[in-house]
Amino acid sequence: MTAPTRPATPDTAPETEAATAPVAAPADTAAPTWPAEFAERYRAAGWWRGETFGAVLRERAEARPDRVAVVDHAGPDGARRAWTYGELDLRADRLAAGLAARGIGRGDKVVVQLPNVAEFFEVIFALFRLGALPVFALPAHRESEISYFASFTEAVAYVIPAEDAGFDYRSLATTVLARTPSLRHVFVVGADAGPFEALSDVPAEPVPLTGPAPSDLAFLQLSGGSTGVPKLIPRTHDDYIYSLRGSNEICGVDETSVYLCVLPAAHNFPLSSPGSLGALYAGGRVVMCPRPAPDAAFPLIQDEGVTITGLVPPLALVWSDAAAASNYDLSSLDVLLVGGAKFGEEAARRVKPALGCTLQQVFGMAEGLVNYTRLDDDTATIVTTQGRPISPDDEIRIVDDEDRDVPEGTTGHLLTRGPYTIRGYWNAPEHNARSFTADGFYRTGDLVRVTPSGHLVVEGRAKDQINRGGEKIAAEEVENHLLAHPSVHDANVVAEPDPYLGERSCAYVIPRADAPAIGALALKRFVRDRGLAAFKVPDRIVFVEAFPTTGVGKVSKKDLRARTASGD
Ligand code: OOB
Repeated sequence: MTAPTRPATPDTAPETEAATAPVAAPADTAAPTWPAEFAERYRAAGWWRGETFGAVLRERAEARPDRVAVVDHAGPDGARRAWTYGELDLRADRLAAGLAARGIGRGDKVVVQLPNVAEFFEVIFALFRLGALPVFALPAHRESEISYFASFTEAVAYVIPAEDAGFDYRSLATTVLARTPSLRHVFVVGADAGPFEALSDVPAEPVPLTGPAPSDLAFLQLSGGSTGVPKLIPRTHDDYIYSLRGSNEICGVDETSVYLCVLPAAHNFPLSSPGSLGALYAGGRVVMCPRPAPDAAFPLIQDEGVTITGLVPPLALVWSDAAAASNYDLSSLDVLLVGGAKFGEEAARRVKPALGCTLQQVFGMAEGLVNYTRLDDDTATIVTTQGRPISPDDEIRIVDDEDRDVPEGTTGHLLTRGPYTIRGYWNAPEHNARSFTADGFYRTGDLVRVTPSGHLVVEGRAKDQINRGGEKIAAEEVENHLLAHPSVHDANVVAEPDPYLGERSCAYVIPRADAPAIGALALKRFVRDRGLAAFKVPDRIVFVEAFPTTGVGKVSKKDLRARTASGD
């Protein structure tokens, strides 16, 4: 891994203390990487081909400059914009030059929090070319999450929309900027940048750049997490591009494909499974969908000839229902990927009759491993399993609580290691000691069994996480926010069944006897006001006098979960 070096500050940079006396960015050597013998094996097998994102875009642009790469409807008054490969390539070069002129370079971290607009690609490809690392945030993240990402990574810049879905990101940026000493720039996509710089003012004449090496980090992705603070996932050009190539082959993505990006673009699923980057890698087209509702997506499918998209299970259900009553022509859609959370068999069976396309279940994780059902799998396999790994070099172990392999077909903890699964989180040695085995297997926290055909069936979860329709909530993170209230003595957050989302969150709270009582609504508002993403605010809060305990006196979340299921 290349140690980051900050380029000399050019004359145009603002005269701030940070610009003239830069603090060394945290060492990326803190990102554990593959041992040499594994890296050699993955290269020899042809998985890692020495490509970088910047170079891939250049190649596609040189080969077919006039092919459309990205479409959105984020022009003035919602006008359609279609950027060709040539244009995206030039935009990335020009933005990279402007960012370089502002002192942003190799190894620098840039928090990117954008909705589904074409600039998302302009920004990330500019950063890829510089060897600067996007830190992918979701549009739902607020002050608590963004401040943490920015300060933990010592980010130098933050890219936001002016507004989206009724939320003003400029005011969020003002707070984050005040709390984050390393942050020197906020760039705003959209008409009114407020006190910050408009992204459209940044581009400059392209300059020659020494791009990153294929084995360098490309970006930091967010983990769903099960701990108090989210962990960051360091992905390299080599490993991520392999996952795209593998995914494209399995999902039939080629230059004729049109991928509709429905879920938030930065999430690993719509980004790479096979996602928008898979479509761009293949020379296909990406259409950005601003909202996941059928009334936004169906006209785009019809008008843009969308062939493939990816959804979380609750959306797949909504789309299946809406398709019956819809007059839009959805016949171009060949493949619908569904994943992020368990897709029930009955719901899975509805997809083909309702939407007229092939369902592919996908069970993946931002840490790496992605499993797909195959396009030619029989119906029973497609609707009852979560697929099998991309790579022949994905190693799967199913173990018991003591890391012993369980008998074939038995449910156990899924451990995995392979050419696109990280060997450790970024800058987190303590987490890493717990989340990885000594020989480099990632402990996914998922409870899985393997069918005789090698397909995985997700049976449950051992990690302390709520999967709210694909959105992951680390129980501990929310518990910490609840505990910050003076009237809360103790708090435990668990999943409870929800007919639409699969799971939603329920907080059990013991109030403090010597403090004024607080109601559930006020406590929810308190958590939200602490700047937590809305999807993490507990759906239900139940006040209790004590928690059930296990034999050794620990709080039994299992018993709490059982209580929610019984409607308590
Ligand atoms: C995807 O990535 P993350 O990082 O948000 O979440 C990973 C976790 C998995 O460990 C598992 O607990 C759960 O999400 N999950 C599923 C699932 N797909 C993901 N659980 C049951 N069934 C499924 N099909 O969620 C993600 C990344 C790439 C592709 C697809 C999903």
